[in-house]
Amino acid sequence: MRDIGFIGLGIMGRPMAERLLDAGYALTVFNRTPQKAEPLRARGAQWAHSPEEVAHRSALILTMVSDSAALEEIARGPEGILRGIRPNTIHVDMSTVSPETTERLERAYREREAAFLHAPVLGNWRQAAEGKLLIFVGGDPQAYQRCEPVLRVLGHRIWYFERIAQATHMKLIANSFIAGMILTLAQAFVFGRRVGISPDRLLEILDASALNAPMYQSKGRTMRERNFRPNFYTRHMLKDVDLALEAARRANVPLPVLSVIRELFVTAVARGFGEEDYSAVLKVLEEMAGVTPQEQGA
Ligand code: NA7
Repeated sequence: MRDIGFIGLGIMGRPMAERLLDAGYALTVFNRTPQKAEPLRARGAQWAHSPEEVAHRSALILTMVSDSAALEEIARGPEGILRGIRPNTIHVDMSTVSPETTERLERAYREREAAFLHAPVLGNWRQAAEGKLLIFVGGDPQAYQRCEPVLRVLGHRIWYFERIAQATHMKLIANSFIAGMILTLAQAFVFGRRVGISPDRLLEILDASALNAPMYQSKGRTMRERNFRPNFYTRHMLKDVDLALEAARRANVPLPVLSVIRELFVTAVARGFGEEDYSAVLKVLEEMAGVTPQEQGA
């Protein structure tokens, strides 16, 4: 499987596609906004005019798109993958989407004698560029075996789940940690500032303690610098929190903490921070407390 189709060249998709090119794979790419494919075309990737055309040309297709609606569109739309798919083709979606979507697509591909796997990832664009993503993959075991070498180029740890929705759910659980952790850190920053404890001192003490997490240090630094350039959009975090709440509701599991977290991300998007990094939720807590960024506490 040296010929791969890749659809979705956003913050995450582009470095993933570049890494596959670096590893010697021949890529056929498609992106809704064609300009985003230019850097890859300059490096030898072939352009396809639609997901359907990608499917005509590739036995393995990877996708990394925004949400369930985008995935449905590229899979089942009028120029979607399923229109061009041949038997034995494997489509591995790596986006964060709903369990109903992945289960539905798995059935639709099976009817066409093809396979759909879900392989959402944990990690940012830098880890994508370095092949250091964590991958949760679910679906048909034979299809997984066939595409595992390709996934190993993108991720240094892979966890396989037999049922596709287990991988989908695992990603939603992981992202609910991220949403909670960023708010725990943000409220500590705001509280600390008000009472005269600087972010630097707070991070130093966290670092020395059992409470620390690498994420607190990396996000703590960018929040302290007020750098909200998106590694992961606030609007995507809200989407993922909503997906987790909906999936939990279907499973009859209350997620009371995540419900509160949701309101803060809704506020962040309503305040216009949707296109910023999700750590911009700090600004919501600052506004609630009436704490200004200047009130540094140090
Ligand atoms: P980005 O940078 O917003 O990229 C999203 C990609 O999805 C981008 O290529 C979009 O094309 C594409 N997209 C969005 N909607 C559609 C539709 N309707 N049809 C086709 N393609 C579409 O997100 P990230 O790379 O940060 O995240 C990707 C996933 O990983 C997401 O699920 C996160 O939650 C985790 P565009 O360039 O806008 O035309």
